[in-house]
Parts: sequence; structure tokens; C-alpha cells
Amino acid sequence: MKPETALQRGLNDPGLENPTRRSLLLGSAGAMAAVSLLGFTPLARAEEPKSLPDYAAWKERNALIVHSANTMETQRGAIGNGVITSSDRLFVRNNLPAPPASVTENPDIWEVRIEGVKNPRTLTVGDLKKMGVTTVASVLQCSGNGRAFFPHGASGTQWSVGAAGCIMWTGVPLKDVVEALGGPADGARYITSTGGETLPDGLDPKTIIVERSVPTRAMETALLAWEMNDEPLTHTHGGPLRMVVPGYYGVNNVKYVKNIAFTENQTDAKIQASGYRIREVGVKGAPDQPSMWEMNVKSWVTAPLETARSGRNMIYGVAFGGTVALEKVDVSLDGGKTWKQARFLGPDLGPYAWRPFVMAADLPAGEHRIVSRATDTQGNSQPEGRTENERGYGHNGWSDHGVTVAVS
Ligand SMILES: Nc1nc2c(c(=O)[nH]1)N[C@H]1C(S)=C(S)[C@@H](COP(=O)(O)O)O[C@H]1N2
Ligand SMILES: [Mo]
Repeated sequence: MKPETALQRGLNDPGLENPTRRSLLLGSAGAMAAVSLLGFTPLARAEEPKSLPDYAAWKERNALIVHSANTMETQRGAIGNGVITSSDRLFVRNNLPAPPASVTENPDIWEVRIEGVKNPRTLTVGDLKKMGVTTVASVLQCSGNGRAFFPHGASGTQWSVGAAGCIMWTGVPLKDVVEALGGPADGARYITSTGGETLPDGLDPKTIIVERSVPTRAMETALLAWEMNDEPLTHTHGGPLRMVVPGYYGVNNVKYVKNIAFTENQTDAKIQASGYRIREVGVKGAPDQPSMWEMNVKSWVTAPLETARSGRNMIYGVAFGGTVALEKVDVSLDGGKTWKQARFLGPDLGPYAWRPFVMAADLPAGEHRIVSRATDTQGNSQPEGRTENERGYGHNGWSDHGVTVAVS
């Protein structure tokens, strides 16, 4: 794993090879200037215990690994066995400083512009609340979850397994809104959502704006959410309004959404054009490479983690199939030589939710490599290894995601 300074982590970008990145390479003076330009508070020193940034101060500190002021992941041991991730343990990932908490004081007045439909309009959250409502459980996962396992030192936050959670979203189906506005304009192929952060001056907006396009097939399931886990959406997680695309990687779930456009082409914003593109190690991002849209099938063990007592143990974990429902999860106690099917734990909250699983195992004293492998209903299974790629995206290999437990 490539060592990364706290400063780099603070600025880690998702594939936005923006000017700040270059400044970093120029040395710390340039980097400091870039940091203050973007309004980030660089964390003092890597060795110091990092505290939560103000906009996430309500989170449960002990459940999180604070990588930087804009990247926090859930500890593997804090994921638990529930179907829903509690909000105060959910990971946080911001590319830009979050808008102030005041944006959520009166959420109903937040405006979103809908374009590329027969009757374009600006609607408030209050208007949306009268147009329809649905609740969907879906996994929110960063494209780079599992990046820490790539041996080439993929740049970006060194997420292990905790840049993911399963969330209950409540909002209006995008389809209802679009139908009320006469349907998509002819020739629309993408849904392009724009984040409402205030962009820092002096940088080309295209290089920093969070604006993502997803294929129009996502309209069937997407929603504009104002609630997360039955509470008003916090500004930490995109309140007052967030685009939620169930089964799609985190970045497509645009927070503080202020514009939604049905477009013929994908946005040329850097985060879309060259960011979040799967390509071989050493290759630059480009629009012709696959974009991080639908998530792949994945699972990992959440307990036990490092040590256990010999005898009967319950092996716990979570598994999900992205946009496809899960079929089963197999668990191996010998690093993948032999497998046994685990049992799902708790209610099935639909194809986009994750399913906690459990398997009882008699563990003798010694060291055990415990791994899990999920299969979806279309027969896709997690591979054993990695798909090596420049930014360390989409890792679902079962081997790296296992745990080595010392049983005594
Ligand atoms: N407006 C906006 N939306 C955003 C981002 C952002 O920085 N700004 N980050 C994206 C990324 S990369 C991820 S992984 C998720 C993280 O969501 P969370 O912070 O609610 O956990 O939000 C996505 N949506
Ligand atoms: Mo992300």
C-alpha cells in the first residue's frame, strides 16, 4: 500500500485530476494554497487522533475511521448484523466542502430545476412532497470501497470495507416527477444530476463540480430523497434533497441536488468524463472507458475479526447484489478450499438492500482465514481475485475481503 500523507488524504479526489492534484506534486506550499482555496481544513498530523469535522460532528466517532475531513468510513467491527446502517455510523465522502447546515433548516424551500423534459420546471421540495412518495432500502457504496487492497497503491482514500451502508431512503419516484412534466424530451439517453455545493472561485467549474450522468434506464428506480432512515436528510448526507439511484455506486447519488436534466450526452464534467472510469493501471481516465454505474455482487465478513474463542462461533457478514437480488452467500473457514452456505439474517428489504448473513461454525484453536462469496440471482459470483485497475474501483474479489482470525 502506498503511504499517503494526511494532506493528500484530505484532498483525495475520485479521479478528478484537477489542479489541486498537480499542486500537491509541486510541494507542500502549493498544496497548502490549494487546500485553503478549496476550503478544506487539513488535518494537523497523521499520528494525531483525528476528530470529526463540524459537519459530521453528530456521528459516532468510535464507529468510524476518520481518513480526512471529507472521508470517514465505518469500522468493519461497527457494521453490525442489522439490515439498516444507523445514520451515525454511515460513511461520509465529500468531494467539495458540504453546504452549511442552514440549508436543511427549512428543507421544503430547496429548489431543484428539472430540464430535458417536455415541460421544464423548477420545483421545491415542498412541491415534490405532493407529487408522490416511496421508500426504498438500498446500499450506498463508494466506487473505491476496497481500494486499500490494491497492491499498486491506487490513489484516493484507502477505503477498506466500510465505505458502504444500507439505507432507507424516502422521497418521490423520479418517474412520477418526470411524468408530471410531460416525460423526457425526445432523444434523452442520460439523467444528469448536479450537486448544489458552492464552487470555490478561481478553478474551472467543470473540473470540480459534482455532476453525474446515469443511463435513462435508471429512471425506473431512481428517487429524489428527502429522508434517510426515517429522518429528514442531514446536510452531511445531501439534504435537503438527494438523487438516489438504487444499486448504483455512491457517486451517482448526488447530494444537495439542484438540477436534473434529461440529456442526449453525458456531462463533460471531469467527475464523469475522466473520473470514475475503469481502466488499466497507468492509464488516464477517458469517456470511452466503463463508468462506475451499476454495482457488482459483493460480501464481507463482519465478525469475528481478529480473535475468537475455540468452539462454536457465529460468523457474520453482509452481502448485496447491486441492482440484482442475491441468491446465496457461501462461507469458507479455510481460505476458500471448502465452502458452506450461510443463512440470511433478518428481513429481505428488496433487491437493492444488503442482506446480513450468519453461519454457525465450530472453530478449533489456531489461525483461520474466513472468507465469504456471494452469488446473485443471475448467477454472478464474486471472483477470487482483483480486477487490477488504476483507481482501485469496484473491487469485489472474495480473497482480499476475508479475515484472519486467531482462535484460542
Ligand atoms: N453533491 C455531492 N454529491 C455526492 C458527493 C459529493 O461530494 N457532492 N460525493 C459522492 C460520492 S463519491 C459518494 S461515495 C457518496 C457518499 O455519500 P455519503 O457522504 O452520504 O456517504 O456521495 C456522492 N454524492
Ligand atoms: Mo465515492
